[in-house]
Amino acid sequence: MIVSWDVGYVDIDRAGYGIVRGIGANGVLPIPPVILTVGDTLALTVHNSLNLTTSIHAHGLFQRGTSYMDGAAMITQCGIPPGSQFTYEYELKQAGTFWLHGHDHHQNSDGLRTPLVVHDRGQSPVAYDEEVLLSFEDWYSETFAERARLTLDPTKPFPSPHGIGFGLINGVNGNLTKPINFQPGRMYRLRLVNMSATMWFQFSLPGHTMRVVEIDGEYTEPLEVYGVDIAPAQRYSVLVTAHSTNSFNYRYNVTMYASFIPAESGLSPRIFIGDIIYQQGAPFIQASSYDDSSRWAKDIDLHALDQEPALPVDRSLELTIGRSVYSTGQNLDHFNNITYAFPLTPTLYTTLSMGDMAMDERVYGPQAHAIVLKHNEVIELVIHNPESLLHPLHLHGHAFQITEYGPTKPFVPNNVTAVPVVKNSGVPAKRDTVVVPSYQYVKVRFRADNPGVWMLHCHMDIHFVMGLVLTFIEAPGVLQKTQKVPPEMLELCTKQGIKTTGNAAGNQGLNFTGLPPMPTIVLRKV
Ligand SMILES: [Cu+2]
Repeated sequence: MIVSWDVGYVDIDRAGYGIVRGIGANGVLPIPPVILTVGDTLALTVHNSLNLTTSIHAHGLFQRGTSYMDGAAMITQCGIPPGSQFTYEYELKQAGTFWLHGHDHHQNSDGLRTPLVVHDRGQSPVAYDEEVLLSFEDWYSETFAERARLTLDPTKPFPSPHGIGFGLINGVNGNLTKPINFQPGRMYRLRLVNMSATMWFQFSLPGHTMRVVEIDGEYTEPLEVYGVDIAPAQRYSVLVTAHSTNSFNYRYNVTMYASFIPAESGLSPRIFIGDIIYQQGAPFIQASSYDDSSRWAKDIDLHALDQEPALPVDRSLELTIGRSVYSTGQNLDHFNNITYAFPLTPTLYTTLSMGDMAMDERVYGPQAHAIVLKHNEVIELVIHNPESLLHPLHLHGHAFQITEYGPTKPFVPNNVTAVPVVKNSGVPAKRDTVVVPSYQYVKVRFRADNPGVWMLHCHMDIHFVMGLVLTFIEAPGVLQKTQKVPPEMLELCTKQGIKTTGNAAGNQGLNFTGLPPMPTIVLRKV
């Protein structure tokens, strides 16, 4: 399939705030979803009509053998310069629910995002008659750049009064989304995609039974739940069997919220109600709506359909999230005290050009937070979050097994009840975006069997800007022998005067002349 996007500004009123400058494709927002089948190839041509560089990431695709197509600007490529174009080629090997989004200057937050659905070729391991796609987005009265500026300024209130957004469902005001039509007795697969920059979305369908069968492009054993709670960048598929008669219509509930945004009547949380129509004109049934929190889907309760047991750990890495005021005068986030900043040469190009030195984490510069992984070793990440904020962390190139949550013991404040340790009781479910709840740790595992350069980052875009990012350099020796960047990708750099070889500063050895020094922590908040 060939898809062409002319990426440009779209001035649009999507939420009754008046006109806001968004970023769309071919002059429209929302961008239409892309729907394909395993075995297809998607050629996505991106022409850049913005006045900044742009790039596209296929969120959830592992890019096995094609790390350079991952689309993370200044990590695996140079951004596409204004006026230029580039064609991404994705060979679709995974079935599931994914999304395509901008990965340069956080353009996803201004609308450059759309679902990517990949159907199984042949029989799906999950049987259903029809499917329904629901995408969730947040939308604000300011552009992302303006909201980020306010959040980084320690003199401005947090959360920002502009931080309460509006909700879009399938790209339109969540109160105006087209009804879903159900036919009696049919089985529906609802694909739920949260493409937000900041907000969580809860989805429930009172009067019907819902079973989770997929999270983040990974099939799970079916689990009956009351509803799903979807963090930014996460996806769920749920199966719903329609009632056997069409005497009544029903309503679904969507609650948009962020736990760190104080409750404000009508604004936070925001409730959207949508219609499930069995028969035009039939009465709506008041289905008993109960909120049994024990029956909301939790990834620790889910089991992978492929029955892969928990991987035996070769190396465990501890990562602690924090936030501080830095010598730049900004609020910044950090893993293990390192706040991320982009290198001057894309990290992948450093790996590919530095020979044996690519094994030395120092060549990636002090702020890439590079961690070199050995080919095929099983990595466990123990991610501690001693903050009151929670973070949805996304790993590129992999889905990880979710094996355990527990309290970050030394950090739990006196007025907070420490959660108990919870482990997966069988084969763990896999996903690519995990929430690290406040005052908790999460343990995840993955096998480093996909040579490449892969980011781990918070998918709340403001926290990405604030530096909650690190870079895995996976199997650099294998990568050097097996992957070659297409010349037209390297040209994206040379057009902008960016070096495509050398260390993080584009120099040889450990000479970082030209790379800004790492800022220092002035006031540690967490
Ligand atoms: Cu975050």
